[in-house]
Amino acid sequence: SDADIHPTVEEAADDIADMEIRGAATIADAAAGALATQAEDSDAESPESFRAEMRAAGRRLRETRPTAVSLPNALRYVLRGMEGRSVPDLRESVVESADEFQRELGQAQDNLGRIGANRLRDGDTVMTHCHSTDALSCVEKALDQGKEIHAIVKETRPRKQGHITARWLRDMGVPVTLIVDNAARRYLDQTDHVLVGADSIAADGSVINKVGTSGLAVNARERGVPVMVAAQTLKLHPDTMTGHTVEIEMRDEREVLTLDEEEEIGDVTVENPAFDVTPPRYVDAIVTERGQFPPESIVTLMRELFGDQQGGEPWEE
Ligand code: RUB
Repeated sequence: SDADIHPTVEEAADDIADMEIRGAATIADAAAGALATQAEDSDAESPESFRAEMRAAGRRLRETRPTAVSLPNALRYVLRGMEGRSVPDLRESVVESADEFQRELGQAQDNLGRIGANRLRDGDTVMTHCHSTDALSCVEKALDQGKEIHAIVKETRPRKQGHITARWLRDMGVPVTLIVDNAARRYLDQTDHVLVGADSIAADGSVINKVGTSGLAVNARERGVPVMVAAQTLKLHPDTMTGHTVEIEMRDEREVLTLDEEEEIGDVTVENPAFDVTPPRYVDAIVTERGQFPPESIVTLMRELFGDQQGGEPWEE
Protein backbone atom coordinates (compact mmCIF):
# COMPACT_ATOMS: atom_id res chain seq x y z
CA SER A 1 0.00 0.00 0.00
CA ASP A 2 1.16 3.56 -0.60
CA ALA A 3 -0.43 4.90 2.60
CA ASP A 4 1.64 7.55 4.38
CA ILE A 5 3.39 6.28 7.47
CA HIS A 6 3.93 8.99 10.08
CA PRO A 7 7.59 9.74 10.96
CA THR A 8 6.76 8.92 14.59
CA VAL A 9 5.69 5.43 13.56
CA GLU A 10 8.89 5.04 11.54
CA GLU A 11 10.92 6.23 14.53
CA ALA A 12 9.16 3.94 16.98
CA ALA A 13 9.59 1.00 14.59
CA ASP A 14 13.31 1.73 14.16
CA ASP A 15 13.77 2.15 17.91
CA ILE A 16 12.02 -1.15 18.62
CA ALA A 17 14.11 -2.96 15.99
CA ASP A 18 17.34 -1.41 17.39
CA MET A 19 16.24 -2.14 20.99
CA GLU A 20 16.32 1.54 21.98
CA ILE A 21 12.77 0.68 22.99
CA ARG A 22 12.79 -2.83 24.44
CA GLY A 23 11.05 -5.18 26.84
CA ALA A 24 7.62 -6.57 26.00
CA ALA A 25 5.47 -4.11 27.95
CA THR A 26 7.44 -1.04 26.88
CA ILE A 27 7.31 -2.12 23.23
CA ALA A 28 3.51 -2.52 23.47
CA ASP A 29 3.12 0.89 25.09
CA ALA A 30 5.26 2.58 22.43
CA ALA A 31 3.41 0.86 19.58
CA ALA A 32 0.04 2.01 20.91
CA GLY A 33 1.39 5.54 21.30
CA ALA A 34 2.72 5.53 17.74
CA LEU A 35 -0.68 4.48 16.37
CA ALA A 36 -2.29 7.35 18.27
CA THR A 37 0.16 9.81 16.72
CA GLN A 38 -0.50 8.37 13.27
CA ALA A 39 -4.22 8.95 13.85
CA GLU A 40 -3.83 12.44 15.33
CA ASP A 41 -1.59 13.76 12.57
CA SER A 42 -3.19 11.96 9.65
CA ASP A 43 -4.27 14.16 6.75
CA ALA A 44 -6.26 11.36 5.13
CA GLU A 45 -9.21 12.73 3.21
CA SER A 46 -11.44 9.69 3.27
CA PRO A 47 -12.29 7.06 5.87
CA GLU A 48 -10.87 4.44 3.50
CA SER A 49 -7.49 6.13 3.25
CA PHE A 50 -7.45 6.74 7.01
CA ARG A 51 -8.03 3.03 7.63
CA ALA A 52 -5.38 2.11 5.05
CA GLU A 53 -2.90 4.40 6.82
CA MET A 54 -3.62 2.82 10.19
CA ARG A 55 -3.23 -0.67 8.73
CA ALA A 56 0.09 0.29 7.13
CA ALA A 57 1.30 1.76 10.42
CA GLY A 58 0.27 -1.44 12.21
CA ARG A 59 2.13 -3.60 9.69
CA ARG A 60 5.26 -1.44 9.96
CA LEU A 61 5.27 -1.79 13.76
CA ARG A 62 4.44 -5.52 13.65
CA GLU A 63 7.43 -6.42 11.49
CA THR A 64 10.05 -5.00 13.91
CA ARG A 65 10.54 -7.94 16.31
CA PRO A 66 8.75 -11.29 16.24
CA THR A 67 8.81 -12.77 19.75
CA ALA A 68 7.05 -10.47 22.24
CA VAL A 69 3.33 -11.11 21.65
CA SER A 70 2.52 -7.94 23.57
CA LEU A 71 3.25 -6.11 20.31
CA PRO A 72 0.56 -7.73 18.09
CA ASN A 73 -1.75 -7.84 21.12
CA ALA A 74 -1.37 -4.07 21.49
CA LEU A 75 -1.88 -3.38 17.78
CA ARG A 76 -4.96 -5.61 17.74
CA TYR A 77 -6.43 -3.88 20.79
CA VAL A 78 -5.99 -0.38 19.36
CA LEU A 79 -7.03 -1.16 15.77
CA ARG A 80 -10.11 -3.16 16.84
CA GLY A 81 -11.22 -0.05 18.68
CA MET A 82 -11.17 1.96 15.43
CA GLU A 83 -14.73 2.85 14.47
CA GLY A 84 -16.72 5.62 12.87
CA ARG A 85 -17.87 6.81 9.44
CA SER A 86 -15.89 10.02 9.19
CA VAL A 87 -12.17 10.71 9.51
CA PRO A 88 -12.64 12.75 12.72
CA ASP A 89 -14.65 9.94 14.34
CA LEU A 90 -12.13 7.32 13.28
CA ARG A 91 -9.29 9.48 14.57
CA GLU A 92 -10.94 10.00 17.92
CA SER A 93 -11.67 6.29 18.33
CA VAL A 94 -8.04 5.33 17.68
CA VAL A 95 -6.68 7.95 20.06
CA GLU A 96 -9.11 6.85 22.77
CA SER A 97 -8.42 3.19 22.21
CA ALA A 98 -4.63 3.72 22.43
CA ASP A 99 -5.07 5.80 25.55
CA GLU A 100 -7.25 3.16 27.17
CA PHE A 101 -4.72 0.47 26.25
CA GLN A 102 -1.86 2.39 27.83
CA ARG A 103 -3.83 3.09 31.01
CA GLU A 104 -4.82 -0.57 31.34
CA LEU A 105 -1.22 -1.65 30.83
CA GLY A 106 -0.01 0.53 33.71
CA GLN A 107 -2.88 -0.61 35.90
CA ALA A 108 -2.23 -4.28 35.11
CA GLN A 109 1.42 -3.86 36.03
CA ASP A 110 0.48 -2.31 39.38
CA ASN A 111 -2.05 -5.04 40.19
CA LEU A 112 0.33 -7.79 39.12
CA GLY A 113 3.03 -6.25 41.30
CA ARG A 114 0.79 -6.33 44.35
CA ILE A 115 -0.06 -10.00 43.76
CA GLY A 116 3.57 -10.96 43.10
CA ALA A 117 4.75 -9.05 46.17
CA ASN A 118 2.75 -11.42 48.37
CA ARG A 119 5.11 -14.22 47.35
CA LEU A 120 8.13 -12.29 48.62
CA ARG A 121 8.94 -12.34 52.34
CA ASP A 122 10.81 -9.77 54.37
CA GLY A 123 14.55 -10.29 53.86
CA ASP A 124 14.24 -12.40 50.68
CA THR A 125 16.78 -12.38 47.87
CA VAL A 126 15.57 -12.52 44.26
CA MET A 127 17.70 -13.45 41.27
CA THR A 128 16.81 -11.61 38.06
CA HIS A 129 17.58 -12.20 34.40
CA CYS A 130 17.33 -9.48 31.72
CA HIS A 131 15.16 -6.43 32.52
CA SER A 132 11.44 -6.89 33.09
CA THR A 133 9.17 -4.07 34.21
CA ASP A 134 6.52 -6.62 35.27
CA ALA A 135 9.07 -8.44 37.45
CA LEU A 136 10.35 -5.20 38.98
CA SER A 137 6.80 -4.14 39.80
CA CYS A 138 6.65 -7.13 42.22
CA VAL A 139 9.80 -5.93 43.97
CA GLU A 140 8.52 -2.36 44.11
CA LYS A 141 5.22 -3.42 45.71
CA ALA A 142 7.06 -5.66 48.20
CA LEU A 143 9.10 -2.63 49.26
CA ASP A 144 5.86 -0.63 49.56
CA GLN A 145 4.66 -3.36 51.97
CA GLY A 146 7.70 -2.57 54.10
CA LYS A 147 9.69 -5.66 53.17
CA GLU A 148 13.43 -5.64 52.71
CA ILE A 149 14.47 -7.30 49.44
CA HIS A 150 17.94 -8.09 48.11
CA ALA A 151 18.76 -8.80 44.47
CA ILE A 152 21.29 -10.87 42.61
CA VAL A 153 21.25 -9.50 39.08
CA LYS A 154 22.49 -11.50 36.11
CA GLU A 155 24.39 -9.40 33.61
CA THR A 156 22.51 -10.92 30.62
CA ARG A 157 24.85 -11.22 27.68
CA PRO A 158 25.11 -10.04 25.00
CA ARG A 159 23.11 -6.81 25.53
CA LYS A 160 23.59 -6.52 29.31
CA GLN A 161 20.02 -5.63 30.20
CA GLY A 162 21.09 -6.62 33.72
CA HIS A 163 22.67 -3.19 33.99
CA ILE A 164 19.26 -1.58 33.49
CA THR A 165 17.76 -3.85 36.14
CA ALA A 166 20.61 -3.03 38.53
CA ARG A 167 20.04 0.70 38.05
CA TRP A 168 16.28 0.44 38.59
CA LEU A 169 16.74 -1.65 41.72
CA ARG A 170 19.35 0.75 43.10
CA ASP A 171 16.91 3.62 42.48
CA MET A 172 14.37 1.72 44.60
CA GLY A 173 16.99 1.30 47.33
CA VAL A 174 17.49 -2.44 46.84
CA PRO A 175 21.01 -3.77 47.54
CA VAL A 176 22.26 -5.29 44.27
CA THR A 177 24.89 -7.93 43.61
CA LEU A 178 25.75 -8.06 39.90
CA ILE A 179 27.06 -11.36 38.56
CA VAL A 180 28.04 -12.72 35.15
CA ASP A 181 25.52 -15.15 33.70
CA ASN A 182 27.83 -18.11 34.22
CA ALA A 183 27.91 -17.53 38.00
CA ALA A 184 24.14 -17.95 38.38
CA ARG A 185 24.14 -21.55 39.63
CA ARG A 186 26.73 -20.77 42.27
CA TYR A 187 24.59 -17.91 43.62
CA LEU A 188 21.33 -19.89 43.65
CA ASP A 189 22.41 -21.06 47.12
CA GLN A 190 21.81 -17.50 48.31
CA THR A 191 18.58 -17.02 46.35
CA ASP A 192 14.98 -17.36 47.61
CA HIS A 193 13.22 -16.76 44.26
CA VAL A 194 14.17 -16.60 40.63
CA LEU A 195 12.08 -13.68 39.37
CA VAL A 196 11.78 -13.10 35.62
CA GLY A 197 9.36 -11.60 33.12
CA ALA A 198 8.09 -12.98 29.82
CA ASP A 199 7.81 -11.97 26.19
CA SER A 200 5.17 -14.58 25.50
CA ILE A 201 3.37 -17.30 27.43
CA ALA A 202 2.13 -20.24 25.39
CA ALA A 203 -1.13 -22.09 25.97
CA ASP A 204 0.72 -25.02 27.57
CA GLY A 205 2.28 -22.65 30.12
CA SER A 206 5.71 -22.50 28.45
CA VAL A 207 7.47 -19.23 29.14
CA ILE A 208 9.29 -17.45 26.32
CA ASN A 209 11.77 -14.96 27.76
CA LYS A 210 15.34 -13.71 27.31
CA VAL A 211 17.72 -16.49 26.26
CA GLY A 212 19.19 -18.08 29.37
CA THR A 213 15.91 -18.14 31.28
CA SER A 214 15.39 -21.87 30.61
CA GLY A 215 18.83 -22.87 31.87
CA LEU A 216 18.37 -20.70 34.94
CA ALA A 217 15.00 -22.32 35.64
CA VAL A 218 16.41 -25.85 35.32
CA ASN A 219 19.26 -24.99 37.69
CA ALA A 220 16.83 -23.37 40.11
CA ARG A 221 14.69 -26.53 40.14
CA GLU A 222 17.77 -28.60 40.90
CA ARG A 223 18.57 -26.31 43.82
CA GLY A 224 14.98 -26.15 45.03
CA VAL A 225 14.62 -22.42 44.33
CA PRO A 226 11.12 -21.47 43.12
CA VAL A 227 10.79 -19.77 39.74
CA MET A 228 8.29 -16.93 39.56
CA VAL A 229 7.31 -15.42 36.21
CA ALA A 230 5.71 -11.96 36.29
CA ALA A 231 3.68 -11.51 33.13
CA GLN A 232 0.52 -9.49 32.65
CA THR A 233 -2.10 -11.14 30.43
CA LEU A 234 -0.88 -8.98 27.53
CA LYS A 235 1.94 -11.58 27.28
CA LEU A 236 -0.42 -14.50 26.63
CA HIS A 237 0.02 -15.73 23.07
CA PRO A 238 -3.42 -16.44 21.51
CA ASP A 239 -2.06 -18.27 18.43
CA THR A 240 -0.54 -20.98 20.61
CA MET A 241 -4.08 -22.10 21.49
CA THR A 242 -4.39 -23.35 17.91
CA GLY A 243 -1.08 -25.19 17.93
CA HIS A 244 1.19 -22.45 16.57
CA THR A 245 4.61 -22.03 18.16
CA VAL A 246 6.30 -18.78 19.12
CA GLU A 247 8.97 -17.49 16.75
CA ILE A 248 12.33 -16.99 18.44
CA GLU A 249 14.11 -13.90 17.15
CA MET A 250 17.66 -14.42 15.85
CA ARG A 251 19.69 -11.22 16.20
CA ASP A 252 22.81 -9.91 14.50
CA GLU A 253 26.05 -11.81 15.06
CA ARG A 254 27.83 -8.50 15.74
CA GLU A 255 26.10 -8.34 19.14
CA VAL A 256 28.21 -11.38 20.06
CA LEU A 257 31.44 -11.00 18.10
CA THR A 258 32.94 -7.79 16.71
CA LEU A 259 34.53 -7.73 13.28
CA ASP A 260 37.97 -7.40 14.91
CA GLU A 261 37.32 -10.39 17.13
CA GLU A 262 36.17 -12.41 14.16
CA GLU A 263 39.34 -11.53 12.28
CA GLU A 264 41.35 -12.92 15.21
CA ILE A 265 39.42 -16.15 15.38
CA GLY A 266 38.80 -16.84 11.74
CA ASP A 267 35.56 -17.59 10.01
CA VAL A 268 33.03 -19.02 12.45
CA THR A 269 29.28 -19.23 12.49
CA VAL A 270 27.73 -17.13 15.24
CA GLU A 271 24.21 -17.89 16.42
CA ASN A 272 22.46 -15.23 18.49
CA PRO A 273 18.95 -16.25 19.58
CA ALA A 274 17.37 -13.51 21.69
CA PHE A 275 14.93 -15.75 23.57
CA ASP A 276 14.35 -19.31 24.71
CA VAL A 277 11.49 -21.50 25.89
CA THR A 278 11.18 -22.63 29.50
CA PRO A 279 8.96 -25.71 29.79
CA PRO A 280 6.07 -25.32 32.26
CA ARG A 281 7.41 -28.00 34.65
CA TYR A 282 10.24 -25.64 35.67
CA VAL A 283 7.93 -22.74 36.48
CA ASP A 284 6.29 -22.49 39.91
CA ALA A 285 3.95 -19.58 39.32
CA ILE A 286 2.90 -17.20 36.59
CA VAL A 287 1.84 -13.96 38.22
CA THR A 288 -0.65 -11.89 36.23
CA GLU A 289 -2.92 -8.95 37.10
CA ARG A 290 -5.74 -11.50 37.37
CA GLY A 291 -4.04 -13.61 40.00
CA GLN A 292 -1.23 -16.13 40.09
CA PHE A 293 -1.50 -19.41 38.23
CA PRO A 294 0.38 -22.66 37.96
CA PRO A 295 1.55 -22.75 34.31
CA GLU A 296 -0.75 -25.70 33.56
CA SER A 297 -3.87 -23.62 34.18
CA ILE A 298 -2.89 -20.69 31.97
CA VAL A 299 -4.83 -22.22 29.09
CA THR A 300 -8.10 -21.70 30.99
CA LEU A 301 -7.34 -18.02 31.41
CA MET A 302 -6.43 -17.80 27.73
CA ARG A 303 -9.72 -19.36 26.63
CA GLU A 304 -11.54 -16.84 28.78
CA LEU A 305 -9.62 -13.88 27.33
CA PHE A 306 -9.22 -14.90 23.67
CA GLY A 307 -11.80 -17.66 23.21
CA ASP A 308 -14.10 -15.60 21.01
CA GLN A 309 -11.36 -14.09 18.87
CA GLN A 310 -11.35 -15.11 15.25
CA GLY A 311 -10.63 -13.81 11.78
CA GLY A 312 -7.60 -12.04 10.37
CA GLU A 313 -5.44 -9.43 11.99
CA PRO A 314 -6.73 -5.85 11.75
CA TRP A 315 -3.46 -4.64 10.18
CA GLU A 316 -3.71 -7.24 7.40
CA GLU A 317 -7.27 -6.71 6.16
C1 RUB B 1 13.33 -8.36 27.19
C2 RUB B 1 12.90 -9.52 28.04
C3 RUB B 1 12.01 -9.22 29.23
C4 RUB B 1 10.54 -9.33 28.79
C5 RUB B 1 9.59 -8.82 29.86
O1 RUB B 1 14.08 -8.76 26.06
O2 RUB B 1 13.20 -10.67 27.76
O3 RUB B 1 12.23 -10.14 30.26
O4 RUB B 1 10.33 -8.58 27.61
O5 RUB B 1 9.77 -7.43 30.08
P1 RUB B 1 14.71 -7.61 25.11
P2 RUB B 1 8.56 -6.53 30.61
O6 RUB B 1 15.64 -6.81 25.95
O7 RUB B 1 15.39 -8.38 24.02
O8 RUB B 1 13.55 -6.80 24.58
O9 RUB B 1 8.14 -7.15 31.91
O10 RUB B 1 9.14 -5.15 30.80
O11 RUB B 1 7.47 -6.58 29.61
